[in-house]
Amino acid sequence: MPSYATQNLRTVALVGQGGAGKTTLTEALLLKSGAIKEAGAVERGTTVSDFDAMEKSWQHSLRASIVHIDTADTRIHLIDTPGFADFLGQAIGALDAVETAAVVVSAQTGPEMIASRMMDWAAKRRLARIVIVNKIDAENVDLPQLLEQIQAGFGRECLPINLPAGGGKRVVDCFFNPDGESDFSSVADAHRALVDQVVEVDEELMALYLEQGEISPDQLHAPFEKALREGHLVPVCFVSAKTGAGVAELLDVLVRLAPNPTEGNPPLFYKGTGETASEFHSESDPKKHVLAHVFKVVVDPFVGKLGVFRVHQGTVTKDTQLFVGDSRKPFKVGHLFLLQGGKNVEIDRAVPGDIAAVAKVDEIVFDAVLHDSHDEDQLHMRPLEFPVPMHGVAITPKKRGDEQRISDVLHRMLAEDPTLVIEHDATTNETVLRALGELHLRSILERMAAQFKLEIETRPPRIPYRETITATAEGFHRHKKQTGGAGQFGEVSLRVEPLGRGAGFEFVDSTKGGVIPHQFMPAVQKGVEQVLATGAIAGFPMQDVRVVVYDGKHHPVDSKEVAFVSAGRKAFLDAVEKARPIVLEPIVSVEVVCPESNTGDIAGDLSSRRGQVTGTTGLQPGIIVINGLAPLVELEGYSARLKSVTGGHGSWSMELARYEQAPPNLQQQLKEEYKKSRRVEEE
Ligand SMILES: Nc1nc2c(ncn2[C@@H]2O[C@H](COP(=O)(O)OP(=O)(O)OP(=O)(O)O)[C@@H](O)[C@H]2O)c(=O)[nH]1
Ligand SMILES: [Mg+2]
Repeated sequence: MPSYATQNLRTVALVGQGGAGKTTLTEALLLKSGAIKEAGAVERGTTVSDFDAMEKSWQHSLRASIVHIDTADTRIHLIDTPGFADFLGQAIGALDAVETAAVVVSAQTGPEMIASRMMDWAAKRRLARIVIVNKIDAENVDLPQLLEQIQAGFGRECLPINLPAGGGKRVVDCFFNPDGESDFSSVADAHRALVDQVVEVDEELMALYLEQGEISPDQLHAPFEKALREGHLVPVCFVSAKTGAGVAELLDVLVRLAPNPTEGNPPLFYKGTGETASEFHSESDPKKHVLAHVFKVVVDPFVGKLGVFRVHQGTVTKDTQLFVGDSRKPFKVGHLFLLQGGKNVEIDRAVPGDIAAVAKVDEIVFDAVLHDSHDEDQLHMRPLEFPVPMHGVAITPKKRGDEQRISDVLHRMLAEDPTLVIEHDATTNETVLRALGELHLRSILERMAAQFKLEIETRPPRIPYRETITATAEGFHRHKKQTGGAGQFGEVSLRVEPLGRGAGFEFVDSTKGGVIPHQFMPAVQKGVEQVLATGAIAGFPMQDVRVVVYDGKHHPVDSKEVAFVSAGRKAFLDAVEKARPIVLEPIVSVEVVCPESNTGDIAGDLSSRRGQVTGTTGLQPGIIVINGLAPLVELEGYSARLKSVTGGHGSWSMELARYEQAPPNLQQQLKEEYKKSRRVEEE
């Protein structure tokens, strides 16, 4: 396996809407470079990057997949990412591993939501961006209009670096040799527009250009990289992944113009956390200490855990001893792999700009920093903003006894997927899985069944209601029992006070003179906390309460821990009953992205769900982001509703905003359900 110096490496993430053709394009690039003899097809499940069984059957990418393309003394590490909103975590995670984000837009559909968001995310990460217009072979596509849309939506700095020609059968270069004929717009004009844009970042060159009227591509290289780095230029390329038109030219653009790791903006690491954290810039120098970042973890029941990382500094070899984060115990790399979809090739070394993997290192999790010296302790990659998952299902094993295995597998999946959350509902003893959407959830459950042979039953999770009190009240209980010779005695007087929303729980001991000996106070608190966890009126955790224990009694012989637990619990229940308890419901903030024409319907629907619109912003022409608030319980079936209102062109997400008092009828219903369930339990 030849190795490449950092200057000869390129790192590129293919991102953009599902179905835009990223996986097919990856295949076409691999074919062009000679890495494969024949192009596979997504439809036949024969591509290099959609190698997973589920990807083959769904015919969509579900995970970021890494390939390398060796061409013209250059190695391109290419990451093919999924385009579905449900799997966005994989695409966002890949941004930390590359200098260039290549946003793929289908000529048939134009720039869509995910492409537009990826443009923003990549800009925030200060990556070089290029736009690839794919499917130029397709019928009834209007490429001039598409270019207009791209410039209107993504910015005027999006300029074609090549243009379709021969009716979309090939492309002509507008940068290096601008002397062909294109299907639309003049190649000479496109060339001039590019040069004009590039020289704007370099005053001296600009003066020279004005004087001479022409500048050679060689002279343009450095300012071109600067323009890419500063987001002052976003080259647009045209291709057909299917016919191969423009693929050689795209490869050429990546080799000659995409920044190498020393030319891109270095990623931002932080040393330390919180207020005292300071910025740390890595240097793509192979001789310095190793600094690498894990941007992907795959858990495979056969190979075990594979940690995929990008080297940012130093050289990793088989003998390198690496620390994971701040751990004190290093592991020896042993086997170092280069990935080609599902295949691994062993390599000797990885230098800055390389993407490589190690297997079977349990401590490696998503986002971990790998390094070889304690100078790099406390380092973290600048955090990525992942969407917060709210689509939940409650799960239980079909087979008794599978609980522990399910929990193990779920925790392994958590290490792999930053957009997955596992919650445990103490009241129902339910495990709740939260993901970005229905597809995301389904993919996880299918994987558990197919790969780990775990059969799972699912049902909608309980709405996470809460209980609280609205008045101050006092409670009292005397626990007294005589069983045989030994007795149990404990007496507690306490007061409950409502606290502000979100304040949680406070426990105060204001007793005097040792009426309750201090070794028994934790027992009183334990009794109170039992009620907090399971609720008093409707079976939901209680919050925003202060408990002040102000009096009590004990017995020198009969006072025991159990007696004070029981007295604390019952005194608290006694007080809560008088403190006008209520049920709180979760209010979530929703964000809907949809065609502008649906605004009225979406707003109407939200208000019929006791919700409201709080604001709207235009995302790009014709597309709008609607922000609103609604009670979580009212959003059941919202995905299906949105799909029908927008004809499948809307997407939505939600996150917790706050808790509010539930309306009276809902309060009543929840209390009655709770009473009924208690009665069933008692019988
Ligand atoms: N006509 C035409 N069809 C294409 C082209 N490229 C891809 N396709 C088709 O478009 C569909 C989607 O292609 P994929 O490569 O799976 O798209 P993707 O961007 O990887 O999609 P996700 O993995 O879901 O994000 C497939 O049916 C491809 O055959 C192209 O250049 N021309
Ligand atoms: Mg794909």
